[in-house]
Amino acid sequence: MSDDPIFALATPWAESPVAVIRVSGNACIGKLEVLIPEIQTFKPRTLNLTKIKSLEGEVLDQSLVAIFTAPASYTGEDMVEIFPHGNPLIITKIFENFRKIGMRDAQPGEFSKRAFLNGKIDLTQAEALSFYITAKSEAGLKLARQGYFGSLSSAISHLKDRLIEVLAFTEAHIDFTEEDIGNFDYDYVTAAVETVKDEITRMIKNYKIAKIALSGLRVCLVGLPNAGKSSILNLLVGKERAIVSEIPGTTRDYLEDRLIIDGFEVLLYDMAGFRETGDPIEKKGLELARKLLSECDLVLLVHDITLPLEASLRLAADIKREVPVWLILNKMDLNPNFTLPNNGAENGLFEKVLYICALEEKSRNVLIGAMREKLIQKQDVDISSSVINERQSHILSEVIVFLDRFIDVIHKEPLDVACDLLRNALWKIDELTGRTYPDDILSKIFQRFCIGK
Ligand SMILES: Nc1nc2c(ncn2[C@@H]2O[C@H](COP(=O)(O)OP(=O)(O)OP(=O)(O)O)[C@@H](O)[C@H]2O)c(=O)[nH]1
Ligand SMILES: [Mg+2]
Repeated sequence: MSDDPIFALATPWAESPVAVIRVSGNACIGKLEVLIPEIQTFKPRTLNLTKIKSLEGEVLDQSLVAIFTAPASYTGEDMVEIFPHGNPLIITKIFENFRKIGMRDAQPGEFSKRAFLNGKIDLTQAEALSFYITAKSEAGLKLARQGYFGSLSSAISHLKDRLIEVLAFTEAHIDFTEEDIGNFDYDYVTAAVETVKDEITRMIKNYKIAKIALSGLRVCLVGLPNAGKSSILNLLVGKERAIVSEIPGTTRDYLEDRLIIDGFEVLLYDMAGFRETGDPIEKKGLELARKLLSECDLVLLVHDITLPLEASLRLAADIKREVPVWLILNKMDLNPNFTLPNNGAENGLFEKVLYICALEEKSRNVLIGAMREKLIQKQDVDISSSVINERQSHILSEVIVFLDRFIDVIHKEPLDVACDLLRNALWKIDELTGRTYPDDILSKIFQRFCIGK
């Protein structure tokens, strides 16, 4: 049953002055009457101070309770919100009694899933909601808020309208004779589809930036053994986080720590130095390092300037090119006059070259200053109505494929072939908002939510 009464704690399981319990489902208000005797007398959407009892009649708590009647609630079903005192023992007791009267614990994301199924929010809003709670920067919060309050949905619906116009216009000409079709306005049709394509491209392009705003900037420290990666991690986080030693191969597992720069979260990963190794543990560490590298947003390639640059350059060439790489020339204290012939940028491998000494506090400012610059650039880009996750980005790139094919065939093939491509594009767009959706996708999306959402 998809509307059976469910319940969950919407606040963390911890001692607090007040907690919030959510209940949703068919006839849940009536069901609760045995535990909250006065509940049927409450006016919807008002707060009522009342007693919560056990089935045996013992008073478990006195708290505020609000009822919402379908469809005017978050899930679109009958709902009850209870604000008990936030002692986990009280909540546990209340929940025991909820189970006894035939209600069950909600699964992660189940409230939002019901809101979606009842047409209260679309999929892009549901997805934005989970970021709204977890966004790691002001920019991310703003983006998630816009998404949740429907700005991506309305941008999408605007694009859809444009494509529907083109489809209607083109369909209207399908049955025309050769002569009439001479009047078919190819320019209008192509230009309209191009505009939609440009807008979608922008939405996808900004995804990379949106991702940083929502999830933080992930930075990998990479280099040969002993280059000073762990020393840099320690310098950045301002504590002895990683073991540093003059023995190459000190770090084998990877370490993660974080710092906040201008409200943006920066996640730092220190990892094993790259080298050929027979040590199975180090090998495993390098495997993990490669995986992290493929997922990060920025690579700091640390080079010990007392050693030849070639080996580090080979490593740089080896790293996936989509990720910007900064060359960090470390141990400058050992040769303060060291410079790269052409500042190292001429080969196009590096976005930036920085000269530092990981043992000196002032190098911290050099590194943080450079990252701050990068983050500020990101903040300036308009990411409103950007897509916010891989699913959305992937769907939109599929839409673009259909639109490209449309532009390609419109002059060459009968109009109904072009119309089919447009219909496919529209169908894909509906997957974004969830108007068309495969069931397995739905459960995947909502499973990522935490319980109570
Ligand atoms: N003189 C000098 N020594 C440094 C500097 N940075 C790091 N070192 C030293 O270099 C050695 C290696 O430093 P680590 O930070 O452990 O190097 P790593 O890249 O993490 O090494 P692995 O974990 O083995 O891959 C240590 O003895 C550090 O004290 C620096 O800027 N100047
Ligand atoms: Mg190390």
